[in-house]
Amino acid sequence: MSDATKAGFAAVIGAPNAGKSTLVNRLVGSKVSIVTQKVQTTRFPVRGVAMEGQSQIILVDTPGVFSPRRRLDRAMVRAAWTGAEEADAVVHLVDVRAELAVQDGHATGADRLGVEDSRTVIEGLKKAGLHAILAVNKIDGVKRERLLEVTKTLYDSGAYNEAFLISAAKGDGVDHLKTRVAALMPEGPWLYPEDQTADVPARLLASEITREKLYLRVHDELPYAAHVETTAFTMRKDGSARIEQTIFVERDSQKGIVVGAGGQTLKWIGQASREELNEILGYTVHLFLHVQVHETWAEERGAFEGLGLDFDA
Ligand SMILES: Nc1nc2c(ncn2[C@@H]2O[C@H](COP(=O)(O)OP(=O)(O)OP(=O)(O)O)[C@@H](O)[C@H]2O)c(=O)[nH]1
Ligand SMILES: [Mg+2]
Repeated sequence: MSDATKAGFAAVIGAPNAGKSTLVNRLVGSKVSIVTQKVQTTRFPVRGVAMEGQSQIILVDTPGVFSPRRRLDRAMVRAAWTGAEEADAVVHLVDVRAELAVQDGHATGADRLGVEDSRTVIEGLKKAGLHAILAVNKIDGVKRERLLEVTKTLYDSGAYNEAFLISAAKGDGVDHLKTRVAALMPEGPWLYPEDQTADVPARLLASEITREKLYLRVHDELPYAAHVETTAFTMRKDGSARIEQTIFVERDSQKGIVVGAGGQTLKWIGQASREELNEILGYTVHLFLHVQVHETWAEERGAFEGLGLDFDA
């Protein structure tokens, strides 16, 4: 056992909705990446920093890997693979419930797509010559023999050199996985201060938290059409912050949905976002939200560059 410090990158990849952001938050021990019940929540690689003994693990939460259609989709999938290729360890997270739902014939469309996307990841890993850690997620409430059966089938694909059974939401198995990932980090000085947990600029984090609340509130009516930008973030003398944000949507009807009757929906989103930002940032936030229709926001270079995504992917 040496005392040398270690530091490196661990990418978490997988189909949309596999629980990647939940796992990264759990490993880091605080919220660095937003989580919703919708697929394609994470749009750009989010870095969280976890410590395990003398090892620093920089977790890269990636957008889900799926068959891209739009420009934003292509940039998200490319970013996910870049994260994996550049990492010292790759964790492929698979949603066991989707696998079982397909086997048992009661899968939703999202389950079927998730299973297909997991196979795309396996093929991609093999093609890139990467050996990943298989992490079978959402084991809470699933029978052990069924878990083992799914794990064995996936493992036999040859894309992995080890497997873990975890519940990112409940925490089961996550410590074992963390110890293993820490051991894979190369020797070297820490890349972030020991007490830092996230590497996301405050402005971007603020946009993400509002996007999460937006999705939580209007997820059925607003598929992927929204984008949140922080337009002003100023600290006041009393230590509080004034944050202004614009929620961009593609159509007038969507604006109506986000604002809601008598402005109720927007008010709820603003309040939920502000409360969480107060907690995460550790100071009082005054949040001002605007909604704007911008049909082509998803075709503008600026919206991509703000997220560190490649517009031309
Ligand atoms: N039951 C159960 N649900 C989980 C678990 N982990 C994540 N979830 C749920 O799965 C959903 C998706 O979680 P996310 O962490 O946003 O998934 P993701 O892989 O980051 O999704 P994208 O960013 O869209 O690719 C959320 O509703 C989570 O609460 C788990 O261990 N058990
Ligand atoms: Mg995510």
